[in-house]
Amino acid sequence: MTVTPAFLQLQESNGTAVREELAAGLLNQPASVSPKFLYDALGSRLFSAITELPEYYPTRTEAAIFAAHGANMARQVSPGALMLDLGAGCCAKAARLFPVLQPAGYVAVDISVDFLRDTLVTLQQRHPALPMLGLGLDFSSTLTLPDDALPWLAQHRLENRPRVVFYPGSSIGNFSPPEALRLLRQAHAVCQAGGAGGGLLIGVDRVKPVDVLEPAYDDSLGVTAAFNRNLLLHANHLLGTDFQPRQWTHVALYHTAESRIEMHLESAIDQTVRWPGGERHFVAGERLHTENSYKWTPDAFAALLEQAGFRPTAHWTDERAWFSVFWAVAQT
Ligand code: AVI
Repeated sequence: MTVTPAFLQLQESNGTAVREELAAGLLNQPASVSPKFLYDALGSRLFSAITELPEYYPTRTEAAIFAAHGANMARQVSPGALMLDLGAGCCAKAARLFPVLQPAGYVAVDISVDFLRDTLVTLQQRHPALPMLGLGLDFSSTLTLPDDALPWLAQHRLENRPRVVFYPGSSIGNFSPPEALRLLRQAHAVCQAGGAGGGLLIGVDRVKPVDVLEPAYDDSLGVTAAFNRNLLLHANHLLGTDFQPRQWTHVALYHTAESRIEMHLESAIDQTVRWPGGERHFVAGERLHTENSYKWTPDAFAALLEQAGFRPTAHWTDERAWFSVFWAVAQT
């Protein structure tokens, strides 16, 4: 029998709204746009290259934590759960945990269902008995398991399973603390709608010395600089701006007071950027803020989890204490 994954696109991205959001960000004082504009097809490939860089420790550190503590995680996390993978991409991190966590169903969530199609079809062949759903959803605005998914849940008798929300990669760090709390509360509501014992398995990057943090975001090959500058090409494509990436310098600095790396693009010259219906003058040295990457202490993150309705139950780290994985049970 051929097993095929199901697919569901919750809301198509609305081109006009996206263009308006980008233009409003360029007109902000100071100019500041959402980090989601870093990710077009090339941006996603550049991010993938970043994860291979010697200076970018988070991806391999988190992978080492999962490899070292997987068996222990399996003792905490309910087997037979419905696993929801946020920002699933190529689904590799979740797939590595299938033998350990033994989920009864797998929902891969990403902004566009098209990113998930080929990957899920291949993954389904490797795991023919595991029901899979690809869900296209911009969970950075609202995280929910939509009513449209109910027939799929019912078909596979997954409605009353505990729900395990899996959010690796420290992507929670790209949200400000209030935004992160909002997202975690929504994750809690998703868990509560399933059976008892659901929770959140999440990777979080930790506060550490600035001489480790800054090179991770300003590597010697210039891959992160290209990733940052590619936002300008993406804007040219989306909005019709006339950005010239060569006139912009990548800046990545750690701000201790806010515990965050800030990424900016700094104008190398006085210049006016134009697009249909708008323009913005930048003086030399003026910056466009493109991303924050917050770093957490385990205590502060545990407190955030509690505020969101979770009980931080277990916590694993690496030998340098650079990265943390939390298992947090959703309280009722
Ligand atoms: C996706 N996110 C967790 C990355 C980070 O570390 O904040 C994005 C990134 N930005 C520059 N390098 C990597």
